[in-house]
Amino acid sequence: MKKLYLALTTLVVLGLILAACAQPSAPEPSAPVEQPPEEQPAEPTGPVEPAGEIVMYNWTEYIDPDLYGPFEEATGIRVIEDNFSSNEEMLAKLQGGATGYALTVPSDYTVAIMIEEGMLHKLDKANIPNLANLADRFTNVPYDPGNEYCVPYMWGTTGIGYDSSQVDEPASWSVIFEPDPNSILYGRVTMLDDPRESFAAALAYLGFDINTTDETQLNEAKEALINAKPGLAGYDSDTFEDLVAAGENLLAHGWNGDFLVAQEENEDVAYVTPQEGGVVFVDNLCIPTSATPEQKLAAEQFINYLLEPEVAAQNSEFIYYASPNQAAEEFLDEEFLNDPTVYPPAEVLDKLQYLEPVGEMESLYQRLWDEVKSAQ
Ligand code: N2P
Repeated sequence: MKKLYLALTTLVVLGLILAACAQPSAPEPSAPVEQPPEEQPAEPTGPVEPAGEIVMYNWTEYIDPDLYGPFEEATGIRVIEDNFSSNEEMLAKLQGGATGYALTVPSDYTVAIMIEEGMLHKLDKANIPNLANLADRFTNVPYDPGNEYCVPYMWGTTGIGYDSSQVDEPASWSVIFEPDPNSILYGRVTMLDDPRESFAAALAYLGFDINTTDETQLNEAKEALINAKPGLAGYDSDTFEDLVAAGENLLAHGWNGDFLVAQEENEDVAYVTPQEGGVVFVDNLCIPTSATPEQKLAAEQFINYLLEPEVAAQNSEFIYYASPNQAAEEFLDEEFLNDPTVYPPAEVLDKLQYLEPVGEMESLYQRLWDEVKSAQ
């Protein structure tokens, strides 16, 4: 790592020296000199103006679309959305050189990866005064101490959602990893299309650390995932909750907020954290380095807007995820604040863990996941 930073610093310093050499040296103030005719178009001067349109690269159904209009009316900035289904999909796209995104929404461990790879702009906090609205415990998160790069957006958990009119509360991940051809569940279950999440479920089921880098354990988890496949309708990170609400599937590995939104459509949808544990996550608003200064400024203004207490509350209640925004609390319904699926009690939180970056083992996770996906 140090070597990489050193190499990067050297490059930056070299760049600065080269840039300085390229500048015509300033004329001595004492001797009047004739100005040379302008050959180069002048560099833009003065303060940066925010871009008139920005693209937010977000998880599916992870913002209240009604929030765009008032922001555009107030600032003239139009926000449009493009969606991803996993951190790894988003990361691969940006690493592949995709540009045009002013904002993206990585989870905790992916923020750490993106900072290390130099993929994120530092925030200009002067443009985000509403940062002060964050609850204290979200202002010094381990993957981004001091919110230098990102602003916590929502937090949630990963567990199992199910149709409680047809299925008993599943206590264990075994309901997925021990498929029974005689059960009504068989073929009506989905798992997240997400390497770290699906491995975390398998590792938790086997009693291993969800961030393991032990190859033997990872291979065992791969076998467990392959063993589960005959009982699955498929891998799905975008519509898993709707398929349970519609009665097409009976059970799904997925994120709490999505199931809670589906509950509005079908009150039999329920959610549980299996006894072996699961994932807790914080998703964050971050600006990719490919964003231009104009896009970055517009993105910072949008982040600041999303941090307004009433806006944050409206957004949380719409997507049903817990807000890291302390000031939003007084605008949240009692019912929302008292929902143990949104704000898990201590005994549930104790069973949950954050995913962490696994360094060079990232590629092993990916390879094993590809093997799971392609297994018959
Ligand atoms: C929303 C996805 C939740 C984000 N559909 C999981 N990190």
